[in-house]
Amino acid sequence: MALVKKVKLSESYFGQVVIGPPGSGKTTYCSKISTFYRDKLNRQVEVINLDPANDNMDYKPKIDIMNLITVEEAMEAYKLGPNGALMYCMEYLEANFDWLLKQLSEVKGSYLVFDMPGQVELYTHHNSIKNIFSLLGKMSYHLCAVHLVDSHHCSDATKFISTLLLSLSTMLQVQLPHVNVLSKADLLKKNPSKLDFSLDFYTNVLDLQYLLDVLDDGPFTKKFKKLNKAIVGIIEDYSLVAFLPLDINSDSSILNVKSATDKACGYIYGSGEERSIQALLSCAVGARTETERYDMDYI
Ligand SMILES: Nc1nc2c(ncn2[C@@H]2O[C@H](COP(=O)(O)OP(=O)(O)O)[C@@H](O)[C@H]2O)c(=O)[nH]1
Ligand SMILES: [Mg+2]
Repeated sequence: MALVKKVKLSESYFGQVVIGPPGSGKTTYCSKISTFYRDKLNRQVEVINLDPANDNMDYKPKIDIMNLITVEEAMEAYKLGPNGALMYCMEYLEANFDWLLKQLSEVKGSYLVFDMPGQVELYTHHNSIKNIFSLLGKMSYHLCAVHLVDSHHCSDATKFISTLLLSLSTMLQVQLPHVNVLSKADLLKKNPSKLDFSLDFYTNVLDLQYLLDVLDDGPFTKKFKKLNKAIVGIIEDYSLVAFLPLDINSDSSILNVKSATDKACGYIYGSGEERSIQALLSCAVGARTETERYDMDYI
């Protein structure tokens, strides 16, 4: 932990931690936004792969957990299954926090995009990821979580309720400023007949009673409906979950999510340069200016 003490508290770093279930589009998102930020916003960006089983990276990670440990190595060494091995890898990363910190010290000035593993229990029960980012937070890393969930869950009321519960418990566990995203929104646009309600209903998460109304009322599903009612009650009581739709192939869609993530982590345009307290206070204005400039040039 000697390195921890050496990091100057006056420096600030920004970025996002991309989480969500397997297949929700995290790696694709990291790849696309890093290219978009770099090429169209002139933002210095580095992607950091913290998924020890990432086999489809089409970006070049600046830091790669697979140089420290892979799921396969953990499975072989400790005779674990893939889930257990993944947990082990995250605990190993936590125990080797200095390794991460040393690598991060080499990408100072860049906006950081962390590509994370998909196992849901890492964000709902397990503490390693929470601990790692909480420690980074204390060291002036201003990070927000971007939680991607596949929009196909909107096509079924019970799936959507479980997605809401997952999003809520992830928000409460991870404890970072949080942006929930419905990924693959292009598929919703292409198949509007698959939805019981308009897209706004799923993104705003307001009156969830309507979801209960479309559930089956038969004698066999009575208890199931009661369970869903209780879950909906919890989600409404917290009133924390809402979503932004994202089509990864649409620039305006990426820009919309970018504005939300910049606000969530307090990012200021010109991240690589010095940051004063005054600039931090005007971060919202800075983020908007960048968006407006982009709007004029490209849309
Ligand atoms: N239609 C559509 N497919 C997407 C989108 N984003 C990701 N995908 C696809 O979803 C699949 C899983 O994506 P991946 O990034 O590997 O997910 P991860 O496991 O969360 O990292 C891939 O086949 C992607 O091409 C999107 O916005 N729209
Ligand atoms: Mg991935």
